Amino acid sequence: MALTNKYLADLLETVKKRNPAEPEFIQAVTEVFESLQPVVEKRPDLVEAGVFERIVEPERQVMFRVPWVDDNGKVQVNRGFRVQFNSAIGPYKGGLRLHPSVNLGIIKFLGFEQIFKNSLTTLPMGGGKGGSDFDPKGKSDGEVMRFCQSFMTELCRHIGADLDVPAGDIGTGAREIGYMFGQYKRIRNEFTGVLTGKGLTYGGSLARTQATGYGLCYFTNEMLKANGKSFEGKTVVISGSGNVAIYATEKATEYGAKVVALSDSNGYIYDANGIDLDCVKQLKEVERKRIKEYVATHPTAEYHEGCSGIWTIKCDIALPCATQNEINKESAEILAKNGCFAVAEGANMPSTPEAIEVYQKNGILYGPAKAANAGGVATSGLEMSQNSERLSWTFEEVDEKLHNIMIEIFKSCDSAAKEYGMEGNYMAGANIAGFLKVAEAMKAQGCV
Ligand code: NDP
Ligand code: 2IT
Repeated sequence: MALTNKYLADLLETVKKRNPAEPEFIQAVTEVFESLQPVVEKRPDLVEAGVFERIVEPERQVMFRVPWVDDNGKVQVNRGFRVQFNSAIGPYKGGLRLHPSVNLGIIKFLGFEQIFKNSLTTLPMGGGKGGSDFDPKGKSDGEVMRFCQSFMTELCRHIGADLDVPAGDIGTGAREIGYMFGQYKRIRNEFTGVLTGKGLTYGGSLARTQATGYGLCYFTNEMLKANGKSFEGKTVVISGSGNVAIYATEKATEYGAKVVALSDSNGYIYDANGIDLDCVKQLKEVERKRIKEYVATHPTAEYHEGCSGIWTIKCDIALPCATQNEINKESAEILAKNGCFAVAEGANMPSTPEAIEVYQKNGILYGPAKAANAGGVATSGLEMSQNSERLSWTFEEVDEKLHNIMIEIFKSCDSAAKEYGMEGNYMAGANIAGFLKVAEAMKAQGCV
C-alpha cells in the first residue's frame, strides 16, 4: 500500500528527519501510516487534535549506563533503555529485550507497536518497551544476576505498578524477571506488581508463560475459521525455539496440526514426524542448549545451518516466532510457491514490507504481530489485575480470559478492515482499531 495521503506523507518525512539511523522505527511508523490513510480522511477532528504528530513521539525515553562485574572480575558496561511511548489509555506496559542487537531504534519500534497492541487487548495499558544490548547467552547465573541488579538499580527510578510495568521479551525470561523483581523490591522497599511474568511463588500469573504462543494459535484459529479453514491435519513451520515458539508449537499440535520445524539464530531443525516438544523444552528451558542438539536424540530429524532456510520447508501455515524482519520477499515467495495459505506473527514485525506485499498478492491470510501476539501482554494485564486484588486465578480462568480476548481481537481487526473498505486486510484492521481507541483518549485528554 503506497502512502499517497499528503498529510501523512509529509509527517513521515518529518519523522524520518527527526529519527535518523532508526530504520526499524521508520518501518513500523510507515506501515501504520499507510493503514491510517482512510482514518485521516474520515476523522479531521483527530488531525485537528494533533494526534498523529503526538503519537509518533515518545512521551519519555531513558538511556543509561549498566556497569557490572563479570566472573573474571572485569568491569563490563552495557547500555540500558526504557522508552515510555504513550500513556493515553493506561500505565506504560511492554517487555524488556536483552540482545546484543538492541539499540534505541529497535526499542522505539517495539514501543510504538506496543501502543496499538495493548489497545487491541481491551485492557487499560499504554505502550512502552526497554532493554539492553547485554547478551545473556553464555553468561553464568551470577553474571546475569549482577547485570539484572545493575540494570534495575537505575530502571527502578522510572517504573512503578501504576506508572510503567515491564515484562519479558527476547532474552528476558523467568530468571531475569526474578532477579530484577528482587532488586526493585530491595531498593524501593515495596512489594508491588511492578513487573509481569513473575514466578508463581511471588505474584506471577498462571498461563503467562504459555500466553503468547497459545494466544497466537487462538488468533490464528479464528482467522482460519473465518476463511473456512482450520489447523486440523495441517503442516506448520515455526521459527525460533524460545518462549513464544515453544507454546505456539504446543497449542498448534493440540489443534491437530503437525509442527515440523523450529530454529534458533544459528540454524533450524526439520522433523517430518512432528517436533518432539518435551525434548525441545528440556533443551531450551532447562539446559539452555542450542536447537541443533535435538538431532542427537532424533536421528531421523535434520539440522541445517542458517535461519532463513526454514522458510523453504513446504508448509500450510507459517508462524514466525523469532525476531524482526526474519521473512523477506524471497522467503515469502518461496512460502507462497509451496502452497502456504496463512502466516501469523508471534514475533514483533517478523515480515518485511516486501514480504507482506507477497502475502497480499498471493491471497495468503495474514495475521499481523500487534494482533496475533497480543496474548502475552494481555495476560500480563491479567497478572496486574490479580496483583491489584491480591488474588490469583486458576490456569483455566486465565486461559479462558486469554482465549476470549484473542477472539475479540480478531473480531476488531476484521470489522475495522470491513468498515474502512479493506475487507480481509487484518493488518489495516489491527492498525486502525488499535489506533482509534488511543486517539480518542488522546483527544479527550487535550494537548498533552
Ligand atoms: P526468547 O528469548 O525466549 O526466544 C527467542 C528465539 O528467537 C530464540 O530461539 C532465538 O534464538 C531466536 N532469535 C532471537 N533473535 C534472533 C535473531 N536475530 N535471528 C534469529 N533468531 C533469533 O524470546 P521470545 O520467544 O519471548 O520472543 C520471540 C519473539 O516474540 C520476539 O520478537 C518478541 O518480541 C516476540 N514477543 C514475545 C512475547 C513474550 O511474551 N515473550 C510477547 C509478544 C511478542 P537464539 O537463542 O539463537 O538467540
Ligand atoms: O512484545 C510483547 O508484547 C511482549 N514482549 C510482552 C510484553 C508484556 O508486557 O507482557
